[in-house]
Amino acid sequence: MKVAVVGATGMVGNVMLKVLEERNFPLTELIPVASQRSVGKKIKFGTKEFEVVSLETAVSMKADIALFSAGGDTSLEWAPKFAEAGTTVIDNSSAWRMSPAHKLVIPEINANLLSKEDKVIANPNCSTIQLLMALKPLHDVYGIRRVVVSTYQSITGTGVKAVQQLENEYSGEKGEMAYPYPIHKNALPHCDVFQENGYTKEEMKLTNETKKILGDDSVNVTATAIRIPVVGGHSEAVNIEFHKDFEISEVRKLLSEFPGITVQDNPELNTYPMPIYAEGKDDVFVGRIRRDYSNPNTLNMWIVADNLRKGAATNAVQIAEYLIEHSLV
Ligand code: 2RA
Repeated sequence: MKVAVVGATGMVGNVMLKVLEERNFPLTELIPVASQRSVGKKIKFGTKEFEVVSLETAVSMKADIALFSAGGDTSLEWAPKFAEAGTTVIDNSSAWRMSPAHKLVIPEINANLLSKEDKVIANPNCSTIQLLMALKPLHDVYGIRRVVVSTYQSITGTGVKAVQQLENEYSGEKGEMAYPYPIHKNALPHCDVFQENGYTKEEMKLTNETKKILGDDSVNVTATAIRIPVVGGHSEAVNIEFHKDFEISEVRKLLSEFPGITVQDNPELNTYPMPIYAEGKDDVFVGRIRRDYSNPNTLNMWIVADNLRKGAATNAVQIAEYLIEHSLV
């Protein structure tokens, strides 16, 4: 398999390369793609070195699969060009996620929708992926009426500039700001840009992408997305109202048996998911599972995952693996 990684020098791009190597992806040639200023740089992959090329060059090299993590504008302009050259694109930006003509895929949930005709496939937003991994096994049995989610998002979701801002604030250095305010000793109720309805784009991604991935517009989601000075992963406090009642023991069993979920839930032993534990791992960790006694058929839980791995790179690589396993590329 000839694989292009578009945005290879970025934070998610680097994790994509790491995950491809870790999973022994059946790759015969790697095409690292980045902006003009990185063209010519060498990228080490396994025992070999590959040279970074421009988007124009990469299209002509006709990769079988292109993993994109280069922002929405680049994807809108270049994903169709790669697809036209016969490459199947798996895109990590928001560009194609809500397009009716494009699939929005979490392999454990809806990879079965994929076909040979899908030449640009959308990777959901990181906070959506970890939420849906926990919602899907419960929705199938109890039917979800409404979800209220508060996210506590890692600064790595913003990128290198945000990590640098926090390090500068730790050390008292002046530097470029990724956020309108300091992030050290702070919490910003502001992920992505505000929209006219008072919600941020990040919050609306949770509302809209959930409906598309579950294939059920009746599932209502309201979200508050918060940025906190953490690097290991995103955390989410989730309140779910179901159509049917449940037993906590059965909820735990359904979650434990769902591929890609690890239940960490024993308050007596101080066992619950945390970003410092989830960092570098691919599973979605679920804990603090408990009934909401203030409302019938309603459950609270806490979900943590490494937003750069299952939230982005690993999910994209798993889609690529599915395509190969099912001869769709
Ligand atoms: C964030 N989910 O965390 C967005 C983009 N990765 O900022």
